[in-house]
Amino acid sequence: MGYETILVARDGGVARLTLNRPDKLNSLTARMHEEMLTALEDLSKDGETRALVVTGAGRAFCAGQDLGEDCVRPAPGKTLDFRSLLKERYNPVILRLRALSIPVVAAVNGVAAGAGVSLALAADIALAARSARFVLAFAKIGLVPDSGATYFLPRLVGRARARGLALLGDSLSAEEAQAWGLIWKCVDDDALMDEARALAQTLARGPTRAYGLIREALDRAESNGLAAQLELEAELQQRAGTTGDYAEGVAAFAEKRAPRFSGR
Ligand code: LHQ
Repeated sequence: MGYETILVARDGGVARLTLNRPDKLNSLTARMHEEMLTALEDLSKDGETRALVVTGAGRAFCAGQDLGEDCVRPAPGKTLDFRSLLKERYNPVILRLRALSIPVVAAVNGVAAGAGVSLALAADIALAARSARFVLAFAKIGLVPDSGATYFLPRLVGRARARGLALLGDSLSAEEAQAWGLIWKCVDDDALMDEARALAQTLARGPTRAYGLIREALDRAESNGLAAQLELEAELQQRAGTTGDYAEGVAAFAEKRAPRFSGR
């Protein structure tokens, strides 16, 4: 499929999805959501890709919903249907991203605002350029953080910081975001894409099936009690233990060499 609003590139086992409406700060439209869903669906079926990088073109990562889109513009006599908008467009993208069985790296190249913050937080590992910033802009325009922001934020930064960010909508610098544990790491602007690529390549050479199981374990730990999580770990470890990558990992350890994981 040819895309209008995103770019998808593959390099070995790494795929890169770039939000590509730089003149609109990569703000999200219906078309963009449709294309992201298709691209994520394709990735989930392609057995070659072993890590995904999500980034933005130009000076922004993503400014959230395109506030110029007709479906979000209030007008006299018009009923806005944000419930359906979220259920049909935003939520499926976040859920599909989390349902991938490969690791996802967000390379936050510039400002992330509104649902753009949520998108970055849905990744497994978020890197940000030093000049990037995170703006929970929702309350500034009279809305509620969405697309998983109220789920991810308190888990990442704790109750006090989550509430301050969500209620005030102040801008958080990349350095503060790292110090607060909102992201994995902040790097110099001109090093961001090299670092993201290197990280994704490392992940793409890793034990892909174990990574999928690790993601599942950590996601389900958000709602499991200890006993249920211990049960789950036993199940997932059973599955990891039967992979070719585990056999290779143990053999490489015994032979004192680096493992060559095939992802199987
Ligand atoms: C934009 C946008 C934008 C259009 C900048 N749209 N043009 C879910 C369901 C239901 C309803 C609504 O939404 C959602 C999810 C959400 O994401 S809600 C939150 C929507 N996003 C925002 O409220 C963020 C709005 N933008 C901003 O706060 C700032 O523009 C940020 C912090 C992103 C960047 O600030 P600056 O670096 O100072 O740039 P700027 O404000 O000068 O913007 C540059 C241009 O981009 C400007 O256009 P212009 O023609 O004047 O150059 C902005 O209008 C445009 N732009 N964000 N979301």
